[in-house]
Amino acid sequence: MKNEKIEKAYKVAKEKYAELDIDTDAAIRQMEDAVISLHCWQTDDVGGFEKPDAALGGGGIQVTGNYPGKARNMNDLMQDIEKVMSLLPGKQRLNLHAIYGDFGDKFVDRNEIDAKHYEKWIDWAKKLKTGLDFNPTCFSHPKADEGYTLSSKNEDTRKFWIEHVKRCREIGAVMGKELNTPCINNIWIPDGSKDTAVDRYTNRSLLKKSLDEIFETEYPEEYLKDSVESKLFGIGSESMVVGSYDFYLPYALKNNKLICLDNGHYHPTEQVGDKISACLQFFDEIMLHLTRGVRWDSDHVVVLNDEILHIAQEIIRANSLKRVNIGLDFFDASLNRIGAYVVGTRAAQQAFLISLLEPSDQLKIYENENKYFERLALLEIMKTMPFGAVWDYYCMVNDVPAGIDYIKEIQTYERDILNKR
Ligand code: RNT
Ligand code: ZN
Repeated sequence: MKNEKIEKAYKVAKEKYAELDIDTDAAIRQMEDAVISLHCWQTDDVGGFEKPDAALGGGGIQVTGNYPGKARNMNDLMQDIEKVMSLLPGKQRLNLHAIYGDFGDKFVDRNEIDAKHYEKWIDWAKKLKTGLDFNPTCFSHPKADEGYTLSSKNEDTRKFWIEHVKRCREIGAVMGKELNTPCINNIWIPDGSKDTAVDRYTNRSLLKKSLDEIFETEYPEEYLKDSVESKLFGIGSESMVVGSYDFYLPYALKNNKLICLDNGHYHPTEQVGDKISACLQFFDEIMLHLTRGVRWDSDHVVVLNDEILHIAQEIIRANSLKRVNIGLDFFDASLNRIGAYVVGTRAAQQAFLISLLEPSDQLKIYENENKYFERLALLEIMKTMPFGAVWDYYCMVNDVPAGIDYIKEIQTYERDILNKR
C-alpha cells in the first residue's frame, strides 16, 4: 500500500531526526525485535472454553462491561486474533491461558489437561508462523474459592494446583518444541487475604515448597522458560498477597527463573521503568505485562502514557530489547475488544519506536557532563518531534492501516462478524 502523503511526510521527518543524528530507517528495522505477545483473554473477558458461558470468577481480578461480540469458542478467538494481527505492524505471538484448550463437550479439569488439548493452537501458530506463550489458570475454579491455591494450607487443594501448573509447563514445552521458539510459562496465582493476615510466613513457605516441586522437572531452554509474576493487592486480597514482589524477585533470581513485571501490580508512584535497569543486572531475561492501572484496577487498555514510555525507554537505553519478553495484560468488556487490542498493542509499539528515535548518545553525554539543563531540554524537544510521520510510514511498509484508518476497519468487522455472534 504505497501512499504518497505518508512518504512525503516521512521524508521531512527523516531529515528532522537526522539533524539530531537519529537514523529513522534503522529505528524501524530495530522494531523487528519488539515482538509483542498478545494475551488471548481480552477476546472473551477471561472466560475460557471449559464450559459454555464460562466466566471469570474470583482471583482478585474482574471484568466489567458487556459489549457485544465476545469470542464464544476457539474459532471465534482465532478469527479475532487474526483480525487484530492484520491491523498491527511488526510481529506478534499469542499468549494463551490454560482455560483456552480444545476440550470438546467433555469437562476436563485443570489437573487433567495435556498437550493434546492445545494441538489446534499449535497447528494454528504453525500456520501463522508465530510462537505461543502459556499461563496456568489458578482462578475461576471451585478449588480457588477459598482464596489460596499453591500456598493453600489445604493439602488437597495445594496438590491439585501443583499438578495443574506442572502440566502447564509440560504443555508449554511441547509448544516451544513444536514451534521452534521457547514458550514462556508465566505463573501468577491470586493467593491472598482481604483482611489482616497473621500467618503469612506459612503461606509463603508453602508457596515456595510448591514452586520447588513444580520446577523439579527441567525442560530445555529452547522449549520452555518459566516466569513468575508478583502482585501488590487484588480485589479481595487487599491486605496481603502471598506472591509479592519481595517473594518472587529473590525466588526467581535464586532459581534461575524469569521475573514478570506487570506495571499494574505496584504502588501507584512506583515505576516499573525504573526496575528494568536493576533487574537486567541480575537476570538474563525478564518478562513484562504491559497494562494500565487506574486507581485500584490494574487492567485497563494500554495507552501511550508516561509509564509505558518510561518502560520502553529504559529497555532501549539499556540496549536490551532482545532480553525483554513483552506481553500485554488487560481486559475490558466495555468496548469493542478487537479495538482494545489494536489500541493497546499499537500504544506499546509506539512507545518502543519513540524510544528507538531518541538521541540517547547525546543525552548520555549531557548527563555525564552534568549538563542537566541541556538533558532536560533535549528530552522536552523530543516530545514535539514528528514521530507520527515515522509511525505512519512504519505502518505503511508493514502493509497495515496508518493514521485513523484502522477505526473504520474495526467498525466493519464489528458489523459483519461481531454483531452476528
Ligand atoms: C492478575 C495478573 C495476571 C492475570 C492473567 C489473566 O492480576 O496480572 O497476569 O491478569 O493471568
Ligand atoms: Zn499480569
